Amino acid sequence: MPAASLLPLFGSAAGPGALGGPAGGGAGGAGRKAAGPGAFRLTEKFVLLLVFSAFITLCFGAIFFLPDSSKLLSGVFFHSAALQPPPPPGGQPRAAPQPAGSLERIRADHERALREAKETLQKLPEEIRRDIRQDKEKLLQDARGRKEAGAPGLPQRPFRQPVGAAGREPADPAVRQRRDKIKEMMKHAWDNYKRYAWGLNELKPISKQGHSSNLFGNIQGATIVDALDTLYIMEMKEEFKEAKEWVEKNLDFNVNAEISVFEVNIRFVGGLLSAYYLSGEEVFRKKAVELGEKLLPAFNTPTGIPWALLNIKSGIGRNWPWASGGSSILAEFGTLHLEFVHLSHLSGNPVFAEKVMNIRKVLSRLDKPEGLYPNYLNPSSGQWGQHHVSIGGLGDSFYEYLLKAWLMSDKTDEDGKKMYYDAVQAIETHLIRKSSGGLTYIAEWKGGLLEHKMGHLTCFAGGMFALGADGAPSDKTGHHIELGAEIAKTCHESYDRTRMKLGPEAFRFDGGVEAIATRQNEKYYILRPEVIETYMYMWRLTHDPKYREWGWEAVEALEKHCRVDGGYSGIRDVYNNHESHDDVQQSFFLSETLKYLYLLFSEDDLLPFEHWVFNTEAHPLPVLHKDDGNKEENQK
Ligand code: DMJ
Repeated sequence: MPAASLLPLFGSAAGPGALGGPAGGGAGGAGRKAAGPGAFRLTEKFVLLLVFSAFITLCFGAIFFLPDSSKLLSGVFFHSAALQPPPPPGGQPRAAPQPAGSLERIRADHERALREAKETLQKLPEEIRRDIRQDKEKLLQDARGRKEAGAPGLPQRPFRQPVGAAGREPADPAVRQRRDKIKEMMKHAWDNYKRYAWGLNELKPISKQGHSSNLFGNIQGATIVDALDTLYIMEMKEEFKEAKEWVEKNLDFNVNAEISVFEVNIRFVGGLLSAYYLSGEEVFRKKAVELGEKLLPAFNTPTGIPWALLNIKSGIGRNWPWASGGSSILAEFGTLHLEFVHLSHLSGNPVFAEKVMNIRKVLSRLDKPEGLYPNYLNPSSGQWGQHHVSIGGLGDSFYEYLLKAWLMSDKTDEDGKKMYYDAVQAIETHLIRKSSGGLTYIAEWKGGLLEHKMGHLTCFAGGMFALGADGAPSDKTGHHIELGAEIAKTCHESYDRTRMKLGPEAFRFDGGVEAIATRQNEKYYILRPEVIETYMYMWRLTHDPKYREWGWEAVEALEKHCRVDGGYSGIRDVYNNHESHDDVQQSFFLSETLKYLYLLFSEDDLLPFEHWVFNTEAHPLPVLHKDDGNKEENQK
C-alpha cells in the first residue's frame, strides 16, 4: 500500500479530538494517557495496527530499494556463490553457475564499462568521432587479416608498418646515380635467376641453370625468399609481387628433407619475417611460423641445445659428422635468437622464445676459458668440445646476436647486453692484435695458441663493434667506434692487396705478409657481404665519406670480375690476372651484398637503426619497442 494513502486514516482517527494539538493540545493527549492502554477503542487499535504494519513494510522496502542491494544481501544474508545468473533468453539451457572468479571478472567488466562511459562523456565530440573511426579501421583490418591468414592457429594481428620501411631519395645526384646502379645490379641478378633457375635455390650464372645446396635439403626457392626484402626496399614492385605469388603457391615445407637449422633459419625464417614486417602480407607471417614449428624438434636434446641438422619430416636431428666430439656449433645454435623471439611475437606462442632463452641459460652457466666461448658444445653432455675460438666462421654471428638481441629488445635484454660486452672484453684481451705494419686484426684461438689469420667472415665484426659502441661503458664508446674503423681499414686492405680488388676468403699476418691470403684454398671470393656490411655501419655511424668510396670500389670490382651474362659469379682466385668463375650466384648476394650496398648509398631514414636490426643474413627485423607493449616478448 502506498504510504500516502495511509494519511486520511491518521486524519480521521487523530482528529482534533483524538490527538489534541496545540490548539486543544496537551490537554487532549494527557487525557488519553490518563485513560490507559486498555482504554483504546477497537477502531483506534485497528488504526495502530495498520500504522505498525505500514512501518514494517517500509523498512523491508528500504532494504530492497537501497543502491547495490545485491551486495548488501550477499554480504548479510546470502553467500555470493549461491547467486544464479538469470536464465538465458530464448529458452536456452541455463548456464552452469559461475565460479566466484568469473563473478569478480563480470563485476570488474561492468565497472570498467561504467568508467569508460564516464570518460567518453567527458570527451569532445571530435575526439569521440576519431575513436569511432579508429575502432572501425581496426575491425576492418582484423576481418581482412582473418580472410588472408587462413592459418587456424594464428591469432589476428593488426599490421602496423614499422618506421623506415621506405626512405627518401638521396639528396645528392651523384649518390642517387650510384644507388641506381646498384638497383640495376639487383635487376640483373634477379632477372637471370628468374630466367634460368626460377623456383630453384640458386643460379649457376655461367652454365645458366639451377644450383642446389644441400643446406636446404629439398626446400626450394632460397633466392626468392632471401631476395624478397631487397626487392621491397629497392621498390622493385613487379618483382616483389611475382616473388610473393611464388611463395603463396609453391613454398612448401612438407618435404622429407634434412636441412641445416641455422641456414634455413637465417635465410628462410628471417627472409619471411622481414617480408612480413615490410609489406604486411599475411602469407609471409603464416609461412614463417609454419617453418618455425618445423624447426622445433631440433631442440629435443638433453640440454635443449639444438642439433645442427634436422629432418623436417621425421623430426630426427644430428650434428655435423666433422664437428668436435658430436658437438653443435656456437655460430649455429647462437644465431636463432632474433628470429625466434619474433616468431613468438607474431604467433602468440611463447615456445620459440623459450627455446632460445634456454640456450642463453645453458651458456651462462658454463665456465668460459679466459672468458671466451669455444665454437663447439656437446648438446648431450652440455660440455664444450675442442677449445677453438673464432669471431669468424663457427663463432661469428653468436656475438652479433647477443648485441642485436639487446638492441631489438629496446635495450631491455640486460643478459644479452652483459654477455656481449664481457665477450668483447675477452676478445680484445686474447684475440685482437696489431701487425707490425699497423693493421688491427682478430686472430683465432686454439687451446691458448693464436693463429694469425682473419677470415672474410670476421670482417663483419667492424660493423658490430661500431654498432655496439653506444651501449659500451661510457669511457669505451669512442674506443669501440675506433675498433670498428680499424677492422674496416684492415678488411679494405685485404681487398686492395689483391689483383681484382675483391677480398680473399682468409688472409694472414705471418710469414712476412699482412692481410694477404697465402694458401691457395683461401684465395676465393664467393660474393660475400661482410666487408661491405662493415662499410655500411661505419658510414651510418660516422658519415666519413671514405666508406662510400670503398663501397664503390667494390661495386666496380664486382662489375668487372663477377658480372657475367647470366648473373654474378664467385671467383676462384682473386690474385690471378684472369677470372676463373665458380659458377654460383649465392642467394646472400641478393639478400646481403646488394642490400648493404644500396643502404650505403641511401639516406639514413631507410631502415634506421633505432627501429630495425638486421639478422645475420641482412634481413631487417623491427625493434620491439617497450612503449608498444612488447615488454613480455623482450623478457621471455
Ligand atoms: C651469410 O649466409 C650469413 O652472413 C652468415 O652469417 C655467414 N655467411 C653468409 C655470407 O657470407
